[in-house]
Amino acid sequence: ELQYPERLNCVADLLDKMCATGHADSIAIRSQTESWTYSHLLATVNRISHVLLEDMHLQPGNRVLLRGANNPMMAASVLAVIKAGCIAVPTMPLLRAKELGVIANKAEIAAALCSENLREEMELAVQANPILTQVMYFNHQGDDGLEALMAGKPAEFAAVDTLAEDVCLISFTSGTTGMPKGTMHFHRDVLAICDCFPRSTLQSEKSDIFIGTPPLAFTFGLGGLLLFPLRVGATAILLEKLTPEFLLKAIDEFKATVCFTAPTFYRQMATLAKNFDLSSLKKTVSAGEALPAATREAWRQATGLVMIDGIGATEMLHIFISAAGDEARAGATGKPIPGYQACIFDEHGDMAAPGVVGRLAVKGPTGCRYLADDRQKNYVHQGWNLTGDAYEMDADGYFWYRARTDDMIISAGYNIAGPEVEEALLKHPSVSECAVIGLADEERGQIVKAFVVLKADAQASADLSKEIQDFVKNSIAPYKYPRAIEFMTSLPRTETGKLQRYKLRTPAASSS
Ligand code: 3UK
Repeated sequence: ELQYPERLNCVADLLDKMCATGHADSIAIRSQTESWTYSHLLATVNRISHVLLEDMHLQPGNRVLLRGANNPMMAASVLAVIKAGCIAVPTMPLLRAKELGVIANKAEIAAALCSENLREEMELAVQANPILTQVMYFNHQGDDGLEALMAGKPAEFAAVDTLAEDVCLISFTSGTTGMPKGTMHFHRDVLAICDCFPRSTLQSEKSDIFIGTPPLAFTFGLGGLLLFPLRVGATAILLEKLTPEFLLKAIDEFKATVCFTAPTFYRQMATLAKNFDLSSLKKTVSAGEALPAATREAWRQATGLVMIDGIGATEMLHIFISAAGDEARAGATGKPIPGYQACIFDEHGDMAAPGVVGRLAVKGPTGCRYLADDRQKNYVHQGWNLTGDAYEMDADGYFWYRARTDDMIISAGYNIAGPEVEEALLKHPSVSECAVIGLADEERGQIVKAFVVLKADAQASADLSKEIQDFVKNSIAPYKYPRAIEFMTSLPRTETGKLQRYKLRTPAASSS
């Protein structure tokens, strides 16, 4: 059982405590150009906290919008906001002024810390949204930016004395459905995720070097690339440039031991892996989307590593079902990580027996608290969080992903899980990426339609389409094969790497 004191500022635990217990001179964060020790990170965070309270006149409890790619100043800014007793609202770098306005108004945000390279869109958001009254720019050379103000501040700052159950973070969901929702998290939630998955599944230690792609604005990245390494005195590598090739190069160069990214990234990395020395890697974590068997296998062949799949959610803050090493079962996401419980609800809301597909329900130290959103009651039932995923539990307590509840396809009376068809498609040698949806059909209710991105050496044609259909028919139950195939040059994805199947369901998407 996790126990935290009633009064708690999570940043004091993550940073001040590490510096005081022998980690001051260890490297906390590295980027392509910088290398910060724990004591340098602490001093930077402290100076930013001073600016927030003394120059920006923020009060504990105020919400602060944060904008930046993964870099040391972005990380320090998030920590400083929390240390000053304020609430961090990190946002995806690619958001436009319109989306920033929605977030600022919904979360009642007046102040922002923004990286200089995102200034243009930030200024548009400020012009259009009077609620945003103060923006401070960092990674900025001029004498009116954050760094200039920090120069006059002391390196010490005592964390604002918050409650373990004060909100310190509002994270917006990445919006696979196109309607981002704010989720609130407490100081104790931040420590709880650090004390669950990294301990039980990753067994991380201070010699670990964490690397990966998820933005710090996505809780997958905030946890994996900042909070988890800090909790054990390890090193976080923050990268701004994100391509599979670049990540491979960075793993090689920084001798990373733990990697976090999404399945599609691993799939692309597997094809290029032979050009790099990846021998430093010990744990590779895939999350954000279901991990196809073909990707798990390609990664194992390329690196010798057994992938650690894990399902997490913004509502739950981080990963709650996973398995590593000998515990992993190919195809299953895993078991609830220690501290969490999970079960399957049937259509009547009762606990389903093993082997029955139903709605995944989870419970643990973290859970959903939507910010001003009436969907709270849809997500939480009697303490159980319903993530919107169709899952099945086997007799040994392993959880097997089937689909997002909305992505189950019903065709001529058959229940078909889109991801299962995607898995089968991905095994075809010409298929690079794919997405499967249910297309309305008069006769069958829905038919299975596949959007396929071909590998560079393959040529779209009616023959290939037929060949792919036959291939699927021969590998899974024939009624599941895609009756329609459309070739695409790319698939719509969120900034977090998730397929936006809802965009493919609307005809406009087909023209791209
Ligand atoms: C899906 C998965 C199958 C699933 C996230 C790790 O993805 C994260 O949060 P989001 O709020 O989305 C949550 C939804 O994504 N999903 C995530 N991981 C898996 N489906 N297998 C997986 N391994 O539908 C879930 O409900 O964007 C992931 C850590 C923190 C996160 N926020």
